[in-house]
Amino acid sequence: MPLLSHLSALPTLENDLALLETKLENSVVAKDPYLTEIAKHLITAGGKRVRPGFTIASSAIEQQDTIPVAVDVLMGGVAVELVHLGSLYHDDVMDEAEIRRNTPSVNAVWGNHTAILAGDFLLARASEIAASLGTEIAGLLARTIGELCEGQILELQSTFKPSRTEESYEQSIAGKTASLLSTACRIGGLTGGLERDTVDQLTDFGHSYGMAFQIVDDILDVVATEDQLGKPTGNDLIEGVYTLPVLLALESDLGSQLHDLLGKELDTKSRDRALGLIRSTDAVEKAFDRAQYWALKAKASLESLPPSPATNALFAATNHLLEQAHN
Ligand code: GRG
Repeated sequence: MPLLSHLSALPTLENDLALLETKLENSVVAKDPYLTEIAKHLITAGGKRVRPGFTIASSAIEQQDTIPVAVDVLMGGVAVELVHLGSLYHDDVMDEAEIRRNTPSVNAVWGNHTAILAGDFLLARASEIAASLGTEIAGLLARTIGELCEGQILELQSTFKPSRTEESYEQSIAGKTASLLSTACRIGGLTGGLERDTVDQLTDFGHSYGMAFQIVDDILDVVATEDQLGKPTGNDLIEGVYTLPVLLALESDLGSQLHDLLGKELDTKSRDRALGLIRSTDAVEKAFDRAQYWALKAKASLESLPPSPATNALFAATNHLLEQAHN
């Protein structure tokens, strides 16, 4: 899905993202063309650029006229996307994923060792760019990388555990997903030279949006088709990651039947049975209510910001997220 369907209310975004794309590709050029090729692999494979899109939109929320954003804003967006990319390289190694962005994953093409080092290289380039934007942004991005790791470690601790709690789930997605969306918006506010209060509101917006974003992603894993997802439906179940719809289904009348299937590796038949059980409860609807709760919180954070094309775009992006889960 193209990013513009998220932030289409911002007329300058397409041009700003085109400029960002060149800077993103240039940012991963290494001495060795072999490393450059590996570091560029997922950049050229696509991706929605949600995080840099949010950096750009956040920086522009006080502008009524359509002017391109400053270079520092674009570089902030590049740093954020590089952290996202680095986390995808590492995540695909951990999951032994074969496909990412509808293309063979880095680990599938070059192996785990190279994928981990190339991911480290992306994080290094992100850190270098963040340092060039000042100590506050450098510290913020470093803290965010730590939060991604904390969220992911928490998730690992509860794999194949049907006893995983909703609190633990929320803590994990706050780290692995919401922290970077929040930081994307904060960096937009900081590089856009906005007042502290405004920067804090954008940070809160990004956090709440990120929580809704991950819950929607987790709902889609249970309800969307393989074609829509670009990976097998119920992939999280197969990996033993029991997300919100699964945890809510475990609390339902069919919970004990579902419980009997979980806690171990699933063959295709058991996965389909587990998916069938989850879908026949109200767990997806309840998970959607939770996504809606976070989306409302996200929009509440935008309410006191000045109305502008960028603020409208952030509102529209939040509404669009919920539509995705409801269709
Ligand atoms: C090395 C920074 C670092 C982290 C290590 C592996 C790990 C810890 C964290 C993984 C975090 C992770 C992959 C979270 C999932 C976030 C998510 C919903 C990704 C999909 O984002 P989209 O939909 O993807 O924006 P595109 O491809 O469009 O960019």
